This record gives sequence, structure tokens and C-alpha cells, in this order.
Amino acid sequence: MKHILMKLKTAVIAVGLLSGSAMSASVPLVKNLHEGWKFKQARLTNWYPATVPGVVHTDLLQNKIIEDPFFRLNERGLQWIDKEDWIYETRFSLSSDMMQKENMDLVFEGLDTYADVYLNDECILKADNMFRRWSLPVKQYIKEGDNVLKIYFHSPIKIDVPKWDALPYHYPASNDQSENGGLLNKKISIFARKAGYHYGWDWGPRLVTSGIWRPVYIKAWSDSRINDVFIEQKQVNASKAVIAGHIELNADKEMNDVTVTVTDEATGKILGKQQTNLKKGINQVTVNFALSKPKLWWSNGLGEPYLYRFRTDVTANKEILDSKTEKVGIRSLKVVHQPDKDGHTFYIELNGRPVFAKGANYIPCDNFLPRVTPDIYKKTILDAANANMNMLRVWGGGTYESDLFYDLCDEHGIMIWQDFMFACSMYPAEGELLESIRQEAIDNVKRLRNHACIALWCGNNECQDAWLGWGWKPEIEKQSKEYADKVWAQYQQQYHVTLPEVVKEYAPETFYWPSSPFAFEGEPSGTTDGDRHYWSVWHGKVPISDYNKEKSRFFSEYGFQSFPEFESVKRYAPNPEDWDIRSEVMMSHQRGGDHANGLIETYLLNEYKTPHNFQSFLYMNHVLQGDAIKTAIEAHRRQMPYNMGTLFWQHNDCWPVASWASRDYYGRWKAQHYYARKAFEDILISPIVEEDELKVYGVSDRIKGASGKLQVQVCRFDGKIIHDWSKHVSVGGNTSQVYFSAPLTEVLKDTEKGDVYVRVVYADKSGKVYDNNYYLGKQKEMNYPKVNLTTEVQPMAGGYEVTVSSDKFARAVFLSIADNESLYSDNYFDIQPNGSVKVQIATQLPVDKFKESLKLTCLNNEF
Ligand code: BMA
Repeated sequence: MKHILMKLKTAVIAVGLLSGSAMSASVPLVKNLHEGWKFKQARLTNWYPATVPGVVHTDLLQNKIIEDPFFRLNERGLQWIDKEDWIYETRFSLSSDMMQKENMDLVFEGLDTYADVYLNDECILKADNMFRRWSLPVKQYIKEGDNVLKIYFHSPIKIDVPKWDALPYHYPASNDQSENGGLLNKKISIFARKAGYHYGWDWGPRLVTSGIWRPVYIKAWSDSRINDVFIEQKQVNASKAVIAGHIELNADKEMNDVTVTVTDEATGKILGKQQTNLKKGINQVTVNFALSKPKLWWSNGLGEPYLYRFRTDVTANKEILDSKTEKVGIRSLKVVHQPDKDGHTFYIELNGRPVFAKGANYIPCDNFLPRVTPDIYKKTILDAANANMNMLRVWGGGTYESDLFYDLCDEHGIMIWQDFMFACSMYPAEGELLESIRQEAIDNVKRLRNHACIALWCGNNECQDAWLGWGWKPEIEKQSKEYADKVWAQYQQQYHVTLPEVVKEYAPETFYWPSSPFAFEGEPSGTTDGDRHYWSVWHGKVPISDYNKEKSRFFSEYGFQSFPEFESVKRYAPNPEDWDIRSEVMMSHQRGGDHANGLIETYLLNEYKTPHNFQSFLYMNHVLQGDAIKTAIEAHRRQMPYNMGTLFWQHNDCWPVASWASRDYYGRWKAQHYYARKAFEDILISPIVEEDELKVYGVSDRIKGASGKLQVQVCRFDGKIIHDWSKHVSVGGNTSQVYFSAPLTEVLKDTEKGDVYVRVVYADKSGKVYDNNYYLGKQKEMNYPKVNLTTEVQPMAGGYEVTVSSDKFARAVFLSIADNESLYSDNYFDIQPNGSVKVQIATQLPVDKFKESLKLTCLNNEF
């Protein structure tokens, strides 16, 4: 009944809208210009069909002129593409309705990068920044009938090499793989406002694209149109939200008695209204309103990420001239950066509550950005939400992401640490380039400022630490102190003047942080103030257990590498001769080079065992990576509230490669992602030996306390229980506390450390169970018995349920089937002695093929 009433109510609102004023002939009309494109190499004559949005590389691929750039060694043969100029062209005509409008704006949401735009042979734009949105009045150039839109893309290499040649000193750009691009040491990426990772990274190929990478359209309008709506949340608490709607209008003439209203679409209630006169040109109108007892937006795990839909209508003479709807999460979100007894805090406060940030660093999902489909975006964000994350950091060497990305983060309560697009380089930020950076910042801060998910803006990734600590400053100083001073002055201007000014002006409620990691201007980052990138485990080769010792106020990066799993490797390296981590193909898909392979091997030998073949290497590498990151996450969470964040490096890949990612390019979860999901649960029960005491921490991110039973056992791998303790405990909300502590000797009772594991289980009153297994030494020191694993397969809707049973404790059981589209409810899990685990696998494989290809791997039997 309620359902029908609701439906009726919605229908009435819709009819009301239409019969009231929305039937107006005055609303702007939009025509996408995505059809009929062709492209060619500028100096040649053959035209080929093109896809818009798209880039040259994917168009060449679709026309079978090149082969898949991600397959085996193909990337190497494609380095000619970025040294050519390319021309794109289409023809279009506009409807008579559109032709009747007084104004026409040609809008490019993104042009990559040096692009001259011609409309009917008139050069109307010379674009030079991939991150900018270009909107141009074009009415005067548009003809009735056929119009020709042509874009000439200059090679970014040809444009920028002369800039490098002209300088007496060089800006460092450590990840720019200029040699792979045939440019020797000419690291030119710093000159182009273009995604840094296109030039190569330590997890990415060098594929420097050009193209119309985001939508292009014509918007035709008369009288007035909405340029922008900014919903400024001036003050938010549980009882009230004070909001100012700032509406930017463009008018083509003076207009009197124009009304701007903001309506809550869910209820149809008008929230605020403003009567105004418009002058010709740009007008700013503010509609103030308040919500009493607003439904607040919460991050994942803390509550519903509720989104209002606020519709802005501009009306004159009872006709709606333009409308725009914003989805807005009402919340107060602060970054609390304040002195305390230890240094400076750095944490998120959401709706008045400190929130421990759990998540990962995010890079672009593909080297060819336009082919990231809505489904890929959905899976990427859902894989974060389903792994109990509440934050992603959009890292500065990629792009300001698509609107859909941020919409999904709003919907799933994923807070965004948003870098400006600068990473691991110094930039010539003066003159025209600085102005371009300023405009790019304005475009993107304006575009993203209504998103509830945006938690902070950050100037760059690692640029200050690199200048001060990676030897860059002395290197340039050696040449001349004047050059070094100049580079540093540009740095300060960019990150301490220009970018914070933009954030202050266009998103005044949003926190700005100059760099990541950062503590103080002109000083290297540290452990007592601000955020930290911790890389001593991995780059610094220290033992994985060091994660337990290291402190920070907010770990914004740390990571550990693995190769993709074998089923993924076969997709880009299908030949048996490729199946060696040092084969030419695998090396080309390992951008950390032999150094990184060596690190994986060293850690495996130090802490695990020697794998007996390639597949075994890949599997053990996954367990190693998963265990390492689990150790780190648990350590970081135990440190709460001193530490208030843990974002591992990295959530995703942009091509198939060995990297720090927890999900590979094809979206497959590695062991790390399953382990992170568990370590990020709202309650973490974390055992650890500290000074010969076995302690069990309970860490809770819940708003309220939990009560339940905690059980701590020391078990032999064959099932015999050596020590058994249980107690009713209340785990306090938003705290980390020790709930069990005993001398190791007491709980071990003369048993060898290598023969046992610590098993902890916490069952709260609602029946939710949290468990964890912990080892008293390195994995290679564990005397894992060989195990008999048996399986039982039951068909279920969309796949199969597999019950895996083991006679003894089985470590890291990995299931795999020969199906690239399959999804697993869990993997790389442990099985208790004489226990079993049920796993749901979504797949289209018929039952015989499924059973035939089902493979089980387990650390016990690999050692
Ligand atoms: C971090 C990042 C990236 C890099 C990663 C792995 O410092 O900011 O630049 O890819 O380390 O080395």
C-alpha cells in the first residue's frame, strides 16, 4: 500500500513539473558529437573510422593497424605513435530547433593534449591541457546543413622536446621512461599537462596518447543557461544544515524577474527561492536555505551514505529556462590537523566523529582512459566498498577521475583523498604553464566540489620529499644554486600559493594539504606529524615484521609487489617460454625491473621457501604479498588513535603487470584483497607478540561498543589445543585496546613455536564472528604438515558452491578455475584441522568443465 502511495506521489510530482513550466521551448538543447569521426596520420592520406571519445592507440587497434599494446612485447613496437601528428574529423548538422537558439557552446570535456580545433576551417581553439574542460561560443561559425569539425593533434613529444633542449638544467621526473620512448634522458613529461603515467611508471608502460578522450557536444540555448551550481554546506550538524546554493548563470541579454529555485526532488519541496534581474553575461545568484534534522551522509561502515537530489530551476515568465540536478550528501567533513603532545594529528572527522581511514591508493584503470567502461568503474568502487574500505586516494600521476567515479564513491561512502595531478617530479610552474595549472585546478575543483566523497585536496605526490630527500636538490645545486632556488621557488608558488588559493576560493570548506607525504613546508615528512609513505618494507628490504614497529599519524602509502595469478598471466604471456619471471615478456611487464623481482625473491627466501616452479612462484608471491599487507593494516589499526589512517599502495592496475596492486588489471582479486577485506572489518581482533607477551588487541571502528565472547587458543597444526582461554568482553567503539595478555612461555607450554598457530575468535551478541590466525615466526619456520584437501561441488544459481575440507590446519588454500570471468566469495583462506570452508564461485562453466579445471593449491603442500 505504502509502495503504491509512494508511486502515486512521484507521478504527481512529475506531472506537476511538466504541466507547470518544464514544457518550455526555452530549455537548452544538447547534441553529442560522437558520430561519423575519421582519423589519419597528419602526413599521410588514408583516413580510417574513429571512435569518440577515444585515443589514437585504441583507434589504430580497432582498425587492425596495430596489435594489442598490452600483449607480450607489443608496447615496444608502438613508440612511433606519439611522435606523429594526428587529425580527427567529423561532419554534423543541427536540427532546426537548435539552429533557432541564440547561442551555441561547443564543449570538450577533455582533449589530450596539444589540439588545434577547427570549425568549418576556422581555428577556434588551441588546447594544451588534457585536464581542462573547454567551452567555446560557436554560433557565428555554425552553418545550416553540413559543418566540419576538425582537430589537429600535435605530437606531445615534438612539442615538448624543444622545451627540454632549451633549458640549461633539467627538472627531475623519476618515473618518466624516456629511454623506452627512444628519447634517451629527455624526461619531458613535466612540460605537458597530461597524465604523468602515460610516459611510463614503475608499474606502467609508456604509451603516450592523443585524442578526444572525453565527451564533446554542442549546447544551444537562448536567454539564459545554468553554467554551474555549487551547493556550499556552510554548517552541518544532526539538527541543522545551513546551505548556500551558488548558481552561475549565463544570460544573452538583460532579463528582469528571473526566479531561481532549489527543490528537493524526493519530496518536491521547494527549499529556497531567489528573485533576481540578470545582466548580459555571467551572473552569480545565491539561494540560501536550511534543512532541519538532515539525513546525514556517512562513510562506508558507519551508516547510510544518503544523497539528496537538489534541482535548481531558472524560470522567467513562467517558463523554465534551464534546470540542473545535483546529488548531494549532507555532511560535515574536516581534516583535523592540530598540535598535540606528540606532534600534529592528521585525521578525518565526519559529522563530528573521528574516522579511521581504511583503503588504498587508486591509479587510472587503463592506459587508454576512454575504454574504462561504467562496469569497470562500478566493479572498481564496489571492490573497495566490499573490502570494507572507506577511502581511496586518487593519486597525482593519473587523472582527475570521471564524474561517474565520484558518483559511485558518493553512493558507496568511499571518501576521496584527491591529489592534484603532479607526482614524483618538479614542474616548471611559471608563466603560461602556471596559469594553465591554475585554470585546470579551477575546472576540477568546481567540477568536483558538490561530491560528498571529496575529503581533501592535496597538492602533489611525493614532490617535496623527493626534492629534499631523494638527492634532487643537491643534484641541481651542483650545477648552480640559482637553478635550484628557481625550481624551489616555482614549487612553493605552485603548492603553497596557487593551488591553495584555488581551493580556498572555489571549495572553501575543503581542506588543502600541500603534498603527500607532508609534515612542514621545507622539511621531510616524519612519524609524528602529518602523513607518511612507508617503504622500508619493500624498497628498504627490512623484514615484514617491521610494519609492527613503525609509527605514523596517517599511513597514506606502503606496499608490496606480486605478479598477477597464472590465469591472468596467460592472457598477456600465453607462451610456455614466457613463464619465467626473468623471461623477456615477464620482465617487460615488471617495470620495477630486476630490482623488484630480486626483492620478491629475497623476501620469499627470507620468510617463505623456494617455489618449485613458475606457478608455485606466482601463488607463493600472492600469499607473501597478502600476509605482508595484512601485517601492516593490523599494525596500523592497533596504533589508533595515534595513527588514524592506512591506505595501501595500490588498489588497481592500468595494464597487466607485476605491481603492488591488490587486484590485477582484469579485476581479479589477489590474496592481498581478500586479506585486506578481513583486516578492514569493523572489528579487528589482532594477536601480536610484544616483548615476549602474547597480546590480543580488539580494534573497533563502530560508533558504539560491542559485547561478545573472545576466545584465544594456541593450536597445533594437527588440531591439538595447547592453550584455551575465553572470556566475555566488551569492545569499545572507535578504540584500540588489549583484551588478552599472557607471557608467551605460559601459553606455549614447551611446544615449539613452529608447530602452532594462535587462533582468536570474537563472536558478538548479534552472532557476527571475527577470527584471525597468527604465527609465532616466519612462514618458513612453520612445520606445516602435508594436508589432504577434499572438495564437494554443489551447483547454485550462477555457479557452484565448493566445500573444501582438510584433515589438518591448511594454510592459504587457493582455488582456481579456467574461466576469466569467474568471481569467488573467498580465496587464499585457512582451514582449521578437520574443518571445512564453503566458497561460492560465480561462473558460466558447465559442471564437468568446472570440476575438470578446479585446482587447489595450499602452502602446506607447496613447502
Ligand atoms: C609510491 C607512489 C608511486 C609509485 C609507488 C611504488 O611512492 O607514489 O609513485 O608507483 O610508490 O614505487
